[in-house]
Amino acid sequence: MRDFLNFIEKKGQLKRISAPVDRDLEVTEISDRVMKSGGPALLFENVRGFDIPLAINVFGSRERMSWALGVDAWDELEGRIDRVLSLALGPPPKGMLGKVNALSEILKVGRIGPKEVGSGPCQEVVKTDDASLYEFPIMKCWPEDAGHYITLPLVFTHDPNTGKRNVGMYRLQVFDERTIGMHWQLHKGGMSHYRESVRAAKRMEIAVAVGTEPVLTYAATAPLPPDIDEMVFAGFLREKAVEMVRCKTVDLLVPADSEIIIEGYVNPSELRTEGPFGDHTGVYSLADEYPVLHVTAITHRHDPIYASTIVGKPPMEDAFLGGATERLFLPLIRLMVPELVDIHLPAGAAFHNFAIASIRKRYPGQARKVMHAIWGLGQLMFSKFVIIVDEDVDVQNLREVLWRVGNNTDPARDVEIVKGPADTLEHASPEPNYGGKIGIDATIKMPAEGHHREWPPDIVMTQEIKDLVDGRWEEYGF
Ligand SMILES: Cc1cc2nc3c(=O)[nH]c(=O)nc-3n(C[C@H](O)[C@H](O)[C@H](O)COP(=O)(O)O)c2cc1C
Ligand SMILES: [Mn+2]
Repeated sequence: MRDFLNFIEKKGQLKRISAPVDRDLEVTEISDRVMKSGGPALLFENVRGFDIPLAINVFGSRERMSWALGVDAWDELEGRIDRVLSLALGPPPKGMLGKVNALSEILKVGRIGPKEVGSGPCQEVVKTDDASLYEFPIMKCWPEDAGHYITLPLVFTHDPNTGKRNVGMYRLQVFDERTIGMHWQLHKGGMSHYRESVRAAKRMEIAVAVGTEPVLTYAATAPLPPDIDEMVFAGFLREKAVEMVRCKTVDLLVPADSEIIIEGYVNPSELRTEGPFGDHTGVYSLADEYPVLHVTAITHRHDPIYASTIVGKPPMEDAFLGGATERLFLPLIRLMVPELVDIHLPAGAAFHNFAIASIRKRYPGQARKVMHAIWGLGQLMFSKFVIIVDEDVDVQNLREVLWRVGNNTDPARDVEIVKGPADTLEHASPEPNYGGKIGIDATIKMPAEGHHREWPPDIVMTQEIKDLVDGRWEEYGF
């Protein structure tokens, strides 16, 4: 992470703040203003009462998010996965150059699995009995928050049955010096491992990394299928194996270059009230019962940097993490939903509340088919409003989307209302984790869909007249 901070500082995208600031609320108010105005990453060097600096908003622009994922520009993200997919599944490469390029891509993919190393900077300082979370400038983000929260953690767990790793970003509430609340929600990887450990009545070991190479932090937020290891995915994105070291008190590997590692365990039947917490929906997620992590060790660099973020009323820094997922995963979704042209989950609608998809519609009912596909695909299952438009509609342009939805739908005919799993943060559904969804078919309707009237064409000027006016523009006196 520190290399990345140096890199973005050289690009003029990191601001150091040496004025003393309070970790309770003050850092939030500053960061919120900077995030909402598209400002730089911030490094608070003087958090009152702490020696350790606090980095925030590292991902808070398209440019920084692209750099974090190893590309120069946002529109290259889609190609990251597409390139490999077309190699694996597309037509064989043509010509000598095509073959050489393909070979080098394949060789890269062969080197992406994580690699265990004997030592790493994240263990320069090892504390066990004397480990304390109170050494770190962990923020209280919003006035009604129940306490201090680690907001950008990578939570490492193993499936007790298969031994498979999961890495997820789940906020952690600091209960006291050595106890943490684990806010992994019902549908997430960490929760599924916990469920299995409860079933086996086994204690579950956990490691948490705070402040990692940005591509690893991103990978922990990515909605990967359960059996895909986030560290392999990160290796794929950085085109190099992630180096990992074994923890001191638990049998888990963590990224060797991390700033801070927290080790510990969760007892299978111990729950404690976690929350409320000012969440990315823009409202507080209410208190609920979650498992408790008992810290057995904290290891860190000699001079660690504490990495943080805030979530709250959108848009925030996480708009770019979610936005990157939208771009990166589009080619993967297309494998299953081949008619999909583009998809957009507006950050302003907290991602899961709205999904807008454009499709190449060729047969009756296809828009509804795509709605159900979206409701059946990983974390897209949470999409509360799904809007389907035709291929020529720019789903990133909400004005255009509204124009089509307003013009193209007969609400009595073109909506699909269903029930299914709801995001744990959903508060409007009558029951937690279960609620309603609506799909809106804003495509042009076909006769076989019960539309027997003529469909009016869009208003478009002829190319001939456009060319004529182009040619004479100055002559008109503009
Ligand atoms: C800043 C941030 C905070 C998050 N906090 C939580 C959280 O507290 N609980 C949760 O279940 N998911 C949280 N998420 C979403 C998960 O990280 C995301 O769903 C991820 O794909 C989960 O990975 P998994 O499928 O391996 O569980 C957060 C995401 C971000 C970007
Ligand atoms: Mn996972």
